[in-house]
Amino acid sequence: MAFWPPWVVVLVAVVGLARAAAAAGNNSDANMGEHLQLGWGDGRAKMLNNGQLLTLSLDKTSGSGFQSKDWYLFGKIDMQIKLIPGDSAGTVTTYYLHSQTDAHDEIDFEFLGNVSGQPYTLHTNVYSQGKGDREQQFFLWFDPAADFHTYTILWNPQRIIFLVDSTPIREFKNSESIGVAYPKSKPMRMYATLWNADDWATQGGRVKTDWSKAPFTASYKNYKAEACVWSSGSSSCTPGSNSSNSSSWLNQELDNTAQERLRWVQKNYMIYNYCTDVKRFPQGLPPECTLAA
Ligand SMILES: *[C@@H]1O[C@H](CO)[C@@H](O)[C@H](O)[C@H]1NC(C)=O
Ligand SMILES: *[C@@H]1O[C@H](CO)[C@@H](O)[C@H](O)[C@H]1NC(C)=O
Ligand SMILES: *[C@@H]1O[C@H](CO)[C@@H](O)[C@H](O)[C@H]1NC(C)=O
Ligand SMILES: CC(=O)N[C@H]1CO[C@H](CO)[C@@H](O)[C@@H]1O
Repeated sequence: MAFWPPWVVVLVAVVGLARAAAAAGNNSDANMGEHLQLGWGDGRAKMLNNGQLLTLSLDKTSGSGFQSKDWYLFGKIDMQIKLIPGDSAGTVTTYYLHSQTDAHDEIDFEFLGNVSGQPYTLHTNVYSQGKGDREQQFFLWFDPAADFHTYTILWNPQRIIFLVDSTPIREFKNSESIGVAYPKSKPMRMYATLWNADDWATQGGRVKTDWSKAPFTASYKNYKAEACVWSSGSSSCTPGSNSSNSSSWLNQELDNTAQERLRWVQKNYMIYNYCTDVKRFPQGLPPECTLAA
């Protein structure tokens, strides 16, 4: 944590204690095996402690992944993740939704590793009808490898909100009214993966993975999906998704306090925003950027 000023370290410690106390009562999935299944990686993805913990590992031969059993059409999906500690240069740890179709939809959290003592980059993106190029990147206000933190994808018909420990870091609004496709008709599945991308991930690809540190391991727990589950052509939603109830995730929007927190993150921790990259879009910024307040 060498790069954080001391007051941040103290703040992180205090918040950590408060969270440990709060974790006494929780409504997460104790047994993730009910909702998740191991994907690829030839034994490198592991479900441990009766489904209370999932680990992914990466070595020179292969990475690994797991996925949800269900397909969702809208949802509020929470996962607690503890990233690879120490030297994670060249690694990418992900947690995302993907439709697995042509002209696919996708909502991404990707954590780009770094050398020891240097911060992870949290990379986010949204694809609709196969079109992405909507990256926003952040540093975090804590060390994401020191402990578990909750990463949430809230996806409803009006907006997609990315949250970290309940703090919104990004909002992608439905901008169909100005001709921007929005993910709303293709069910998506949750995937989590760990793989190597040292050709681009860390400091633009200049820093390579140090394989003498392998295997690299990331941990996941307390998966929770409040969602509309898609099955043979129709979807059924978890209780609490009553669309005429303003406290439902299906209607959720950012209230004033949440918008203030979003601005705080964007002002202090955002390191890349496609909506301000005028060099990249000489023909003009993408239309949804004009709606981003
Ligand atoms: C790694 O650390 C360097 C130096 O602090 C920083 O510029 C970079 O954005 C960090 N993240 C990645 C993924 O390279
Ligand atoms: C609205 O939704 C919330 C959260 O899902 C639930 O706790 C509450 O009982 C609902 N209220 C009504 C009036 O349906
Ligand atoms: C949905 O919520 C509204 C108000 O919050 C309530 O009046 C209505 O009965 C609820 N509908 C269902 C199906 O729960
Ligand atoms: C982090 C935490 O406290 N998790 C608990 C959530 O509740 C389940 C079921 O009661 C426990 O098994 C977990 O340990």
